[in-house]
Formats: sequence, structure tokens, C-alpha cells
Amino acid sequence: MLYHLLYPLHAVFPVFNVFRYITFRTIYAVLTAMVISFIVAPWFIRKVKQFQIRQYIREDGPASHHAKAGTPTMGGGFILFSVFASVLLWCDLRNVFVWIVLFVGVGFGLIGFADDYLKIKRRHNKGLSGRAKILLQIAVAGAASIFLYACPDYGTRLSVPFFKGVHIELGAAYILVMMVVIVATSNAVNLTDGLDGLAIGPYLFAIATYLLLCYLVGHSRLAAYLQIPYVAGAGETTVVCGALVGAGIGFLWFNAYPAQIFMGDVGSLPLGAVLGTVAILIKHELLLILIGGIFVLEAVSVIMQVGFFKATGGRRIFRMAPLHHHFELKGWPEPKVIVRFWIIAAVLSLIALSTLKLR
Ligand code: 57M
Repeated sequence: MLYHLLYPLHAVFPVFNVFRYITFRTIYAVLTAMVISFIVAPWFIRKVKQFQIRQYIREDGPASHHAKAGTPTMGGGFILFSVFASVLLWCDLRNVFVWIVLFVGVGFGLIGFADDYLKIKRRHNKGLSGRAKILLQIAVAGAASIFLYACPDYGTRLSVPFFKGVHIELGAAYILVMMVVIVATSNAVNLTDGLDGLAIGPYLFAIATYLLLCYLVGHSRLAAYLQIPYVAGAGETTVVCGALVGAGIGFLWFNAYPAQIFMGDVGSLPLGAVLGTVAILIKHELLLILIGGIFVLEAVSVIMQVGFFKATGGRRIFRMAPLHHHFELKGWPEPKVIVRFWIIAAVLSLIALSTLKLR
């Protein structure tokens, strides 16, 4: 909104010319979302406590988690509020990519809200049925993917990290790829959100990495120099990533161990879905396997555990899945698991960025 109100005045007030720069608006999107979340969070936590919106702990979880019973949850509500407010303030709202990301965020946020609401109402950790949840996610991801596919001159080629010239033309099949990336990333972040700060920490590294990639992919000269796909208009998603970074830092302030609030599915589902959407918009979806490596590890650990459990009639690979529980049951204190996962996430982001030159 500020872009539309103030940039046109640069003819009279030259200082307003600064609003044309994505870098400027991204920095202030970060700061705005952070300040909004710092201001809103204390009020939000008080309200959530007042309405008894508290976490129910599953009996079969690690014993250390029972002390967490009653922790306020659904903190994703103020994350989304901070992101949307900052995006509406700082983005060029004529950019279709911004609205696609907002659509996915709202869609998955509503699914997460419904799941959390049912858990609170039933006073149990069982919310929406797995089937209902996945069908709703497929519907939202499908709508966004089909819309994107229908956008004129939106490419359906799959870029391969490390190999400059390799682009696989998928045509309409790319719609399926987009849906899988969005739904899988959403659920992987959701699974990871099982310790204080364990999801939001790696998420911040991932979205900050995509913030840089959005800027490069949306910059014709830099994209040409780096020989990465140029996507006209993708640069504006840099500002959206900035808002996500700011809101994520604000949430981490309150979710850091020992957490004052959990994000709930209303946070984990949209955050993951939006990360997947950004990766698709800038044609760096395969790189998400590396950048979102922690989320991949957590999801794969569950798939392996459940598969092995079924195949062997009850034996387990890990002490408990997802992976963070395995280390908890090995005796690692929670903060140690969390910070070590953050370190791995940071290393994976650096390796992913190195692929820009390793091509
Ligand atoms: C998402 N939710 C946390 C919180 C957060 C198939 C199976 C692997 C599914 C998986 C599952 O239930 N996943 C759901 C993970 C939950 O966190 C809430 O959920 C929101 C995110 N969606 O925002 O509201 C618990 O995590 C802890 N937590 C924190 N700090 C945080 O900042 O401590 C969350 C955020 C919270 C709190 O205790 O209650 C969760 O773990 O449920 N199931 C599991 O992960 C279970 N694993 C399991 O069953 N493994 C089996 C098989 C099926 C793979 C095995 O290994 O044999 C574990 N989780 C729980 N109990 N709660 C173990 C059993």
C-alpha cells in the first residue's frame, strides 16, 4: 500500500523514489513484521490463555513433554497477522505472485485453524481427520497450482540444482509437481514442530535463503550472470519472504525454550505451504530438498519408521519418530536437539547457496 501511495509522489519528493527498490521494501517488511509480532504477541498470549486455548499432550509422547501440557498454542495466528500486515504495507499489490502466496497462506491457515480448534474443543490432540486434512490441502494447493499454470508465460520447466543447462519440460504434469511440493512442505514443517523453536529456527534459515534467491531470480541481469532462470515479477516475493523472516523472528522470541506459546497447525501448515509456494514461483523447487533439509529428514524419518514398523510387525528403526524424538529418548536435553538442528539447517542453506556458483 505504501508503495502505491508514496512512490508516485517521488516527482515532488525525490526521497520517495526509495520505495521503488525491492531491497528497501524488504528490509522494512522484515522490521515491520517483527515489530508487529512483538507488539501483538503478549496480548495474543493473554487472550489465548483467557480462552483456554492450550495444548493437549498425547499420552504416548516422550515423558518430558507432559510438563508442557497447558502451554498456549495457535501462535500461528499472530505470525500470519504480522506477515499479512507487513505484506499489505510494503508489497507492490499489483504483483500476482504476492496474491498467490497470500492465497496459499490463508487457505492452509484456515485448515490449521480448523484442526487446532477441534483439538481445543475436544480437549484432545486429535483434530481434523488425516483424510479431511490432506484433501483440503490438495484442494488449496491444486487451486494455486492450476492458477499459476494458467498464468501467461509461466514456465513449466523443472530446473535441476548443480546442472546449469538441465531443464526438464513437464507441461501440465508440472501442476502435480507444484501440488506435491506445497502439500509435502506443509506437512514436513508440521511434523517438525515438535520441540520449542524446532520448526521456526530452520524455517528462518530456509525462508531467508529463498529471500536471496527470489531477489536474484527476479533480477534479469543477476539471473543471466548466475545462469539461473529469470522469472519476471518474482522479485516482489523477496518482500513477502522479508515479512516471513520478521514475523518468524518475532514468534521465536516467545517460542524459544521454554516456549511461552506453540504455533499450532494454524502456524506450521501455512508456513510450510508458503515456503513450498515460493520455491515453485522462483523455479527452485528441487533446491528445497536441500534448503528444507531438516524438514525432509523429519518427514523421511516418519516414513521409514512407519514403513519398517509395518514391514516387520512392530520393530522400529528410531526410538521414536520424527527424528527429534529419537534424540530426546537418547537423552539429549531438548535445547541441545533444537540448537543442533538449527546448526544443520544453517549449513544446508549455505551449501544450497553455493550451488549458485557450482553449476
Ligand atoms: C505435528 N505436533 C507435536 C503444537 C505445534 C505420523 C506421526 C509421526 C504424526 C506425528 C504427529 O502427531 N505430528 C503432529 C507435531 C505437538 O505440537 C503441536 O502441534 C503443532 C504443530 N502441528 O505447534 O501445537 C507436540 O509437540 C511439542 N511441541 C513443543 N514445542 C513446540 O514449540 O514441545 C510443539 C511445538 C506438543 C508439544 O509436546 O504437544 C507432536 O509431537 O504431536 N506424531 C508424532 O510426532 C508422535 N510420534 C509417533 O507417534 N511416532 C510413532 C510412529 C507413528 C512414527 C513411532 O515412532 O513409533 C510423537 N508426538 C507426540 N506423541 N505428541 C510421539 C507421541
